[in-house]
Amino acid sequence: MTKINNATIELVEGDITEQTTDAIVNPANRALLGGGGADGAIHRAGGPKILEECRKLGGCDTGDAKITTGGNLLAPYVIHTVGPVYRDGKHREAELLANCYRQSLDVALQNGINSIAFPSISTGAYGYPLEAASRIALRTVIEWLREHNGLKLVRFVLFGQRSFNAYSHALKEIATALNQDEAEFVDDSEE
Ligand code: AR6
Repeated sequence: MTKINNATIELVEGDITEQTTDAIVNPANRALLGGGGADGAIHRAGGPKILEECRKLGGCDTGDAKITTGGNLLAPYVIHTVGPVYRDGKHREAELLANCYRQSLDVALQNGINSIAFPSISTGAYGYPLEAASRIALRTVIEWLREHNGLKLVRFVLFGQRSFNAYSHALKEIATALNQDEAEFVDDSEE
């Protein structure tokens, strides 16, 4: 657990569909009409209401985010975002991936959401290398939390140990770098 500007960043190994945060983030595709991976699991667990709402959204650009209710999920809202398909790292993949986290957090804030759970966007079917993606995800969220007040909890829900380990390692690295010159950054992940 890491504290930034009164908000907590938490890493857990688990299933995004089981989260009780105000919102969960769906790593979708531009059609927003369902798919495999976490997207498929979210629509299965949430039921047809989410898809019904998605149909009215007219798709979503890569790096952007749109909100629906959570249907039968425990989380009242789903924020759908579209990560980049990883090609070679030279097609704005890093920038687009960072946009997903930023836009999702902006949408959360605009909707009065206090807690949000992210999966590891783009690192499944879209093939983004896990280590690089974990650094972008955490840096972007930390930067955003420093610039905005309102969100209390950002949880990363990592599917499987490999993913959890990559994020844990990245967070330690970032915390160490930040702690060298930032007193307000409190990393109590060892406690
Ligand atoms: N809970 C948490 N994380 C999960 C879950 C789950 N239930 N299931 C998978 N993951 P992916 P992408 C992890 O493929 O790479 C879909 O078909 C998974 O292990 O879900 O952004 C969409 O419709 C990986 O670490 O999303 C799009 O077409 C991470 O979630 C496309 O895949 C992301 O894997 C999006 O690809």
